[in-house]
Amino acid sequence: MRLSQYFLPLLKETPKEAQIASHRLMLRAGMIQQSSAGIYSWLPLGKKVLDKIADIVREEQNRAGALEIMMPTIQPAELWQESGRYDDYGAEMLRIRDRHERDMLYGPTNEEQVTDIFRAHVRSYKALPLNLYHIQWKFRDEVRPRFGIMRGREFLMKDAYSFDTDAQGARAAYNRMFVSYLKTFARMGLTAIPMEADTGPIGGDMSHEFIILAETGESGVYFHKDWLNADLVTQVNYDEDLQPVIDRFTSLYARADEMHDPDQCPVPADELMSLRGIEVGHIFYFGEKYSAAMGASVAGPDGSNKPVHMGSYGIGVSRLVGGIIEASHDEKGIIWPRAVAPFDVAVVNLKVGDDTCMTCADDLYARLQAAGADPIYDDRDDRPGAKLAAMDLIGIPWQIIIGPRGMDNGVVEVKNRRTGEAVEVSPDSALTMVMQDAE
Ligand code: 5CA
Repeated sequence: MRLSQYFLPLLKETPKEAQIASHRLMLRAGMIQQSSAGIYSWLPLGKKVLDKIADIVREEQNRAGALEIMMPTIQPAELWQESGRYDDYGAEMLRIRDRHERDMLYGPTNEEQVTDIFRAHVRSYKALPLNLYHIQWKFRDEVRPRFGIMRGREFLMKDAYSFDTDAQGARAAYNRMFVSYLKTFARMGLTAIPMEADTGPIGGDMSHEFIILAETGESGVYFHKDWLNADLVTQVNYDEDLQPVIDRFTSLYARADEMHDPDQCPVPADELMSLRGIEVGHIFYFGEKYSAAMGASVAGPDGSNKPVHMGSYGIGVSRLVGGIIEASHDEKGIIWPRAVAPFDVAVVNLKVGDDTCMTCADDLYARLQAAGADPIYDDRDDRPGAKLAAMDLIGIPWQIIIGPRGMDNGVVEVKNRRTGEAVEVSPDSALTMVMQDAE
């Protein structure tokens, strides 16, 4: 992408309304624009990161055996009256009346909708296990939307729903999602800590929140320090019995501040950590809560009908954009982990009028594209300092900087955004360095 043809409305001033780094940086980097409280437009750079995150989530859901569907944002009130949640959900639910005076709502979550799909089609245990998910916009009329897209009113969520014949099957489905969440967050360069949690308005008797660590996080968490230094999941595959794996993880202990009891804590004091974090995922097992109320039953091998056991599994896809920034930034701007970076590499031509610089930059840009990278090319005529600051702000993992002084010696500068290390090398070596990191 040539920057001269892109839409990247960077802000020079630090926006006053933004209290935390990710919100400030997303506004300054031209990723989002507020429409009304807790509701945002996603501009090209922001949309690209959002899609990359959604793609990783989608791939890992598919690997874990979940099937993608798409349910509507607007749901009929009847479904929620059937489950009994229409009144319970309260003021957080945006209620809408259509032209025929029918009560509708903008979905805050989809347990009822998916149960309705299930009961219309599935009659036998033979169709199970089944796990259906979608990636869709939700609306919750939060009392205090804040921190930009982190606590929005409209937000993008991946929500999966599992259906099993019994509690044991449901536990296996829960375990698969548990493991897939750890894999998903690890791919984004995040350490996610699964913490025993309250079930809240979703209901049920087993639940874990997945917390990524950040000072500005809204959740306090106590946990065993091994969560920080171990690559705990990449080796786990779905064919093995996951229960021992889950038991090993959960023995590492993680509790919310409110649920931590120092007298009961199994972790020795010198191995216990207490930090703040952001909830990026939440999984629930709630058994027959919705299936019994809404008549979602299947016939078992003996012919008798029983309500299915369900769980639901959420990931805050839009919240993750902010969460990753909270976990990975410095005073100059965002530092994207490669897997979610909007572009792999920035080609920065410091002197646009200079023929040698121009030829070298054009050539590198073309070769990076041909090699399968996704470069952003700053071909604008601007001050070198402003150009470099812009690339630092938007957090591209590598910068290849081309200037007249280097060109006299046949070299360009390759800078790593995370480490700040810069080396002068030939254009060929620059290409190799950047492409090797992609592998
Ligand atoms: N139906 C269940 C799981 S599918 C559910 O709705 N769970 S939830 O309420 O915990 O939400 C799932 C995830 O959505 C949360 O872990 C969080 O990452 C994200 N989320 C929830 N509320 C907001 C919000 N107001 N703004 C941004 N993300 C949110």
